[in-house]
Amino acid sequence: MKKRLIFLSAFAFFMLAGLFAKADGIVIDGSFTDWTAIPHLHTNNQGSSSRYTSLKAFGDADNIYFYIEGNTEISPGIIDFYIDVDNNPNTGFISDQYVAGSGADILYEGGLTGGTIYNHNGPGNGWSWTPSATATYANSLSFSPIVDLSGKKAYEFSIKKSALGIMNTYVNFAINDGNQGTIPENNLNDSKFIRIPVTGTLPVKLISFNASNMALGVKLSWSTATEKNNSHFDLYRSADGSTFEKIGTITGLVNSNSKRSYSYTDNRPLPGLSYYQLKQTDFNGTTEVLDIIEYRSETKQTEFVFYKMSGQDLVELRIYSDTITGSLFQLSDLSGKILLSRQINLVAGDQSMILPFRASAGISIATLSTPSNFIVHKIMMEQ
Ligand SMILES: [Ca+2]
Ligand SMILES: [Ca+2]
Repeated sequence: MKKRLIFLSAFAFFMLAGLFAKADGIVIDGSFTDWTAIPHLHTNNQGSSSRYTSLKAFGDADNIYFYIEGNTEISPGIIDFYIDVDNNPNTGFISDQYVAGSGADILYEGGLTGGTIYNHNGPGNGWSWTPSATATYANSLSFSPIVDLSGKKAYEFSIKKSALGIMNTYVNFAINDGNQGTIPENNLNDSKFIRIPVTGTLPVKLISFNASNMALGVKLSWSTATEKNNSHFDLYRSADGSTFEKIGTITGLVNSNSKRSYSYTDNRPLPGLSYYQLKQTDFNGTTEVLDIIEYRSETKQTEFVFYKMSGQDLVELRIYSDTITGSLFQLSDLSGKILLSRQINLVAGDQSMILPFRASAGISIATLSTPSNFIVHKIMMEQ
């Protein structure tokens, strides 16, 4: 009976140890649930010409972990992965062939079951690599097998930080799997390549970032699994996915070890396709882009957005109308006094107008009436 109790206790201990290992970090085991809360650091835009599609990475005290995802054709042969350990593209391998401009100081060349770790020596434009005297596949690397997921394949691996030498806050990384695919995209002449934080716990582990259509505006929602030293989030909007305009800031929770949810409403959404970016800044001033999402406005019925233009005695009125019609726009205070009134001939679709108006701080009521619609919004004016 006593023996049985000891066995059960030991079993419970190992179960708990396993649970905590899962919760706290990455385990190289071919199961990828441990990566759920970690955002994709890079997604290839290369389309079908690359079999690799995206990369996640995570650093803890001892290792840097990588998660590589690709289409169903990935079947790694000879893999080269390059690490710019000192986060300096002017040291190490600079130019010769892919990955030109990386400044890689370390190269791993091999497969999932064996290979060699090299240090770069010689001129930056030379393919000159010397096998590491101390870091080997056996003592520094750990790979999972390739795992079939639905419609894609993935594998994970880790490299010991001790194999890399002295690092800064970030390393830069690229991978070239023979002709199977590259991350980042082939011929991407960007000296930074993929920047991977290596100082331990990520400031913020993002679970999700979504945009949803509301009657007035777009609701941006996100949640975090953990936050460390997190000062704030910034939200950006873009019409083209490359030039982003800041639309708002939300204070972070500083430190959190449980799921936290946030939201922000963009009251000036763009018609059609737009992009939203979520950035995070920690108290050291380090900024990370956590995610970028696409959003397509779903406005189908007459709606309007009204807001004061920052620092000016001007207001902007944006209207989407489902038809050509006459309309009356009015702004009134809470006592019913009309502050602004305009008759507007609406065209079908989007339209906007800027009106001179000296707004006083507080709540106003804005209405838009047409023969078939009467829309009311409460407006909070800022001075
Ligand atoms: Ca795993
Ligand atoms: Ca370097």
